[in-house]
Amino acid sequence: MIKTRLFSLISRLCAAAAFLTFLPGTAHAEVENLAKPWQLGLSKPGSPAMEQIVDFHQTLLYIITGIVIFVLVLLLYVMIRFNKKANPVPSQTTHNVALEVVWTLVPVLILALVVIPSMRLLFFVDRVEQADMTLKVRGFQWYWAYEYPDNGGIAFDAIMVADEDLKEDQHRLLDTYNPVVLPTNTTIRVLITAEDVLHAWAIPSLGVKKDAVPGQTNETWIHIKEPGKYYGQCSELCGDGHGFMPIAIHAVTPEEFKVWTEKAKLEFGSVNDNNKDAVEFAQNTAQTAGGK
Ligand SMILES: [Cu+2]
Repeated sequence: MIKTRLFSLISRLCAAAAFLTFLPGTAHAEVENLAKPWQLGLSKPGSPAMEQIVDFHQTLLYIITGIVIFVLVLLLYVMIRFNKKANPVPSQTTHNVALEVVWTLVPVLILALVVIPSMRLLFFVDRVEQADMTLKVRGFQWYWAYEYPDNGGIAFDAIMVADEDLKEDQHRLLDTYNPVVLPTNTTIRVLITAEDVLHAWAIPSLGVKKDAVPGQTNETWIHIKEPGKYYGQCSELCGDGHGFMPIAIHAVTPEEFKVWTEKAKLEFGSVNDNNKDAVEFAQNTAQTAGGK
């Protein structure tokens, strides 16, 4: 009787766990990737990297659930079968070579099996050989600055939208005055650095979290599948404005992106122009300083 009840309870728990693991994928259809109140599970994947991360997470969850249930059943069996009442005269056995070999080897084998997809995924998300364009990201206290070296060197800062300026479709602490506009179905190399202290550029739904380190350029890549908004935040404690330097990506079709780059060049100018000015300025200054 107890066994049947226990079995039905365990199977119900399993069903609930399976249901919950599938929930995040179906919870919301619109492509606006940010955490929702009472959300369960990971973000809806918006890139191949995040898809594989979610798949790997699910696989591990099944393995872990299996192990937990196995150990729980063993514990319950010991409690019921070998308690003082049911088993008043305990066995004096202390060693069992075969059993000890098995309980050492089986966990090792499970870990070895997990290592293979884990390493494959690590290399997959690390960097790409062939990218269609590059986005440069620099972390500042407390905002991000972006450059598009392959698109005329467009450059701008992304400052968080103040509460009083929030529009209806914008999210507090997540939207910036200038979103990072990026094309869908394009492999984008992302070069990340920082100008003052450590920051981290993280967008959960794209499976990206990369440290921004002063004096060092870190590389990662994204490939956004659907147009929409993708949100992230600085993920390395960087000072008292750490919570106020969000990342808002607006993914558009490649055609729309082309139109945007033309507009953005006029609106923001480009680092190429700035560099020209800077070089001229430096040359003039040097000449003046040299007394010529
Ligand atoms: Cu930061």
